[in-house]
Amino acid sequence: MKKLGITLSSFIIDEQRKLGNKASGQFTGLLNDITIACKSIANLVNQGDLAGVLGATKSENAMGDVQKKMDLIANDLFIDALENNGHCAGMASEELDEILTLPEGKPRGKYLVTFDPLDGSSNMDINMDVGAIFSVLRAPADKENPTAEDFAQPGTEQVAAGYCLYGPSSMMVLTTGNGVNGFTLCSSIGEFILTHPHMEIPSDTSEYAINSSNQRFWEAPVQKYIEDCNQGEEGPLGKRYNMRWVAAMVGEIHRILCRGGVFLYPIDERNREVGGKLRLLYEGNPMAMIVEQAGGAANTGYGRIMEVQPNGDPHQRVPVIMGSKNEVEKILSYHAAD
Ligand code: AFP
Repeated sequence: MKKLGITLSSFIIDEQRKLGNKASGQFTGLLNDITIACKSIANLVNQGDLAGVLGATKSENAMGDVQKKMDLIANDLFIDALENNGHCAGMASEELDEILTLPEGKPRGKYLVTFDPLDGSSNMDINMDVGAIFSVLRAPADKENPTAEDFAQPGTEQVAAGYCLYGPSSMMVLTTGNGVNGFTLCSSIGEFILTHPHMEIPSDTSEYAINSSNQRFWEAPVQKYIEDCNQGEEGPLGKRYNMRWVAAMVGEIHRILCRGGVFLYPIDERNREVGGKLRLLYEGNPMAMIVEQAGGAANTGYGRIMEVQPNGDPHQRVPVIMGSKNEVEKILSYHAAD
């Protein structure tokens, strides 16, 4: 008989056991809450138009992006899973203008959660990869309700980070600061099963991901690096590069975890003042933790992403260069030479 394997629930309980009596079980409960939200979203994403979840709404989020129906549904599912069980004290989401504290009477937990409930949602209507990204921080012990300042913790303070990719199969990829493990959702039993233990990013690569339609706006070091990649064997990098663009960071980072590569969303002329395009608290930091835990590197071009001091805006933006360690270092040498 084929063995069931290690489920995400039993993996998380085992991690808790390793902490002995230091663990109260809240963290285990919190990860289970997030898992339930992701399973519910996976179910709807898989059904697509049959579940009536395609298309846009008339509303915009704090960044001015038109919200897709599924953005709002996924956001509600995360909130619902996190606000009822006493593991979470507050949330910050791409789809909420301000941080969210718990309604009166709900039990407060020890953790703050930031999330992008449906990353790459413009892929929803064309049946391509989308995902959820989340980061777990400690809540202040001395307050009933956290404030935006309590979320302003650098990425190095994250307790856990993960993403759920809704692709041909749904996968949860998780780090609690002790390596990275990937779990595939078995739809017949409704459980994530450990299929990708100890994920490691190859240090070298010849594959990059960047939205080339922004090329004329990029800063000079990125322009030069991509120009050199595109010269192939004849250029200064001496090898032929391949390019990919999923338009969902979850898809890009998953590919990089599986076979290496670099993903860039650099500062460009249009977003210099706001600091970039991607968001620090629920895109840059959690993905940086996962990438570093898998042996890769994650930098802004000017320093480690996880060392950026947040400014208190839950939607703060950050430039992103992450993936295979040696290639990220190569890109940083272009910055250093600029
Ligand atoms: P959406 O969630 O609004 O689709 O944005 C996705 C994203 O934040 C990130 O996941 C992608 O890498 C990036 O934006 C894609 O941006 P463009 O293709 O528009 O440059």
